[in-house]
Amino acid sequence: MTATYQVHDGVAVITLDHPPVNGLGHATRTGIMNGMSRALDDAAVEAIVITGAGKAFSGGADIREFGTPKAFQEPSLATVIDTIERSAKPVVAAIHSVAMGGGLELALGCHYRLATRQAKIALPEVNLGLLPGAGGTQRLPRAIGLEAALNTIVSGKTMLAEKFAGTGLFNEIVADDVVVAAVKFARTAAERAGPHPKLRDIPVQHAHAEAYLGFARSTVAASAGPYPAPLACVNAVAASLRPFDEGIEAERDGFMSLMNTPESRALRQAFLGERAASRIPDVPADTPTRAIAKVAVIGAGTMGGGIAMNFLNAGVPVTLLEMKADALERGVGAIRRNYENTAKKGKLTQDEVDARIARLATTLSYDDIRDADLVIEAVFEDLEVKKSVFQRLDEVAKPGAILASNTSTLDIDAIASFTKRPRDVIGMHFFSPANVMKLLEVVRGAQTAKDVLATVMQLAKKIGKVAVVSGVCDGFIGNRMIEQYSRQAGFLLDEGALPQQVDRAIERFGFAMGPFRMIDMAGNDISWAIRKRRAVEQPEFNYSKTGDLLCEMGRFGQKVQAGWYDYKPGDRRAYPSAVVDEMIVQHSRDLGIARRKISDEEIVERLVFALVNEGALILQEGIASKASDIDMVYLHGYGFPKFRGGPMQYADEIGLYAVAQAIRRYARGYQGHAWQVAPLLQRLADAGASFND
Ligand code: T1G
Repeated sequence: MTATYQVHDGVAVITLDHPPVNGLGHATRTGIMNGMSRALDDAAVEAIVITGAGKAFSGGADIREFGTPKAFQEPSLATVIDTIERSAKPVVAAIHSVAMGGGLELALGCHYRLATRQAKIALPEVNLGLLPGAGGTQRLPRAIGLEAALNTIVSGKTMLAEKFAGTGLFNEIVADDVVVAAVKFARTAAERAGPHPKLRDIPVQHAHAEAYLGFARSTVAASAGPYPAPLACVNAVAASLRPFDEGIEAERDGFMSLMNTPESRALRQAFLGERAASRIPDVPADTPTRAIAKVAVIGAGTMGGGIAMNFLNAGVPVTLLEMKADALERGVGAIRRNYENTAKKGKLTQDEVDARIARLATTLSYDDIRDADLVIEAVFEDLEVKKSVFQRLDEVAKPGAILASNTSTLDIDAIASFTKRPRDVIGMHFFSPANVMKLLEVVRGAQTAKDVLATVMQLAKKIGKVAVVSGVCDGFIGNRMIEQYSRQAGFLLDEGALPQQVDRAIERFGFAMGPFRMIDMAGNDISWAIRKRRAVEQPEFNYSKTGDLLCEMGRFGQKVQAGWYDYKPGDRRAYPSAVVDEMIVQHSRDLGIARRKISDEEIVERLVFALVNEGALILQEGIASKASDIDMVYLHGYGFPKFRGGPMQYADEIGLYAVAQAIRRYARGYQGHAWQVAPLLQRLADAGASFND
């Protein structure tokens, strides 16, 4: 059982004890029920306190159980809460820390609730594509009123218990040991005559309920996008105006229908995937890590400055090294402007800006970074330049310093070979803008030490990144997959599509930005250079020539106000370009291809399945250790729509058999050699299995 039971002078204390967050899985629910039975059967017990051990009262239902028979196996959470509420003996919730989702709903079933001032409470189910399914939509309005409850449930936001002092949610907000206070409170409650208060008995009232709910529905519907949960939350809370048992039924119906939506499965997968990414199969969770008190960043360009800001924001001092004074000055100026802009938006106080800047040191000399615990180079993407940097670092960096490269495509093993300490070398691939994008690809070299890996993964969490471990290959995980995606985008132009149609189709699918708008922003000359390099290294890896023709026209993208689209000064919108369309149509003629009408569905399939198939190869080669890591890369680094969960999760929803069939169909078409079903994908499809099993 994962709940303990003790009696202190007539008060039974049931303590949830299921690390890490006392998730209300079947074992914990059973443990609570056993405690309740013992307390109700023991005449010497006059009152009951329920509390949590460790860092949470309870983080809610066990998300890992969803989709398995255990999720609703009796005793269900509803049964547990019902048993508590019907108890003739007073039941007091003692909340010392996090009480979220089903954890807060458990407390709402108690007759009384005490919490510490800083306890964090929330009904965050909407963030998982769900609604509170254990009475929260019915009891919370009875505790704090319809509007406050609706705002709490639709926003899913976390608040401090003290915000609800004096409401029906808490009987007391305490400053110290809440269990001691709860035991004392329970003893007093036991002396009271008559039944103990039940939230279910309190009617919900609102002077203008229909008008308010109508407004709430229209407001929520306008901002919910592809997610059904927010509106379902409003409807469930609205049912609290009806008799309790009717409202609970409405809540349950809403909850069960959401549980089976692909959007909820995607969001639950994303929640668990983000946390699973930090688990590396062959690196034990208790691997000792190196202390990182000082960081050095080499290169004060856009990436170097952004990288430095991550550490300044996290309270870690940074020494920024450049070769030339003017470049260093420009870099520091950009950092300062960034902070000042953030302060102007009210997201930082001036003191916070000053404190961050104060942590930044600058230098033109390697001698000044001898004491750095971690050095991250963000210099020009050229192996010779990296070689000179790492050879110099090898001379000056102290023993045990971690040497990281921000390279986005170069071979970490080659970079490590420039030093006499390859075990200390690792890749930390930030995504631009580095101080904003959550994704960090941590590239593990063949010799990277496990404690170096564990240290960087721990540090990534400290600077607020979702870190995903990648093996060494061209483009690691994200860029390697985007190459196939971009390839298909170009082939679609040869066959009959135009850039604006491709972008519109994939943006309707949910991508933040289509491939052509994206490369116009990044710079067509960058992809041109990659194609040229690959033409030498892998001639069979061909692309549509339209990208080269575009660059030969000098249309490098937004930075020159001409790319796949036309741009106007001061206007970031992309305007279809007649010149480019004509070039594309002419190119089809030159190829002897009769352009055809291509459906949006084909566009989406070819772009997304190109990601999926390359992702399957990355998995089978061991470059990524799990499919959810690949999904995290795409959700946090490439604007893949979160409600679809990532390319691998989306493929699971479609069914791998159908994905393999579609790929086989495209393999019979134009440039079909680009399509070979990845063996892992075929194997899973044949077995009726999924990537994220
Ligand atoms: N179920 C399963 N595992 C959970 C979990 C949960 N509810 N919450 C956290 N974990 C795991 C997490 O995967 C990680 O595992 C470890 O705990 C630490 O998490 C019926 C249906 C509670 C604020 O949405 O917001 O109740 O990777 O790194 O930063 O109405 O976890 O280490 O093995 O996030 O200290 C509603 C989700 C569920 C809360 C702690 N509850 N959790 O933050 O730790 S649905 C939630 C959180 C529900 C009912 C409905 C946070 C936290 P591992 P962590 P943290």
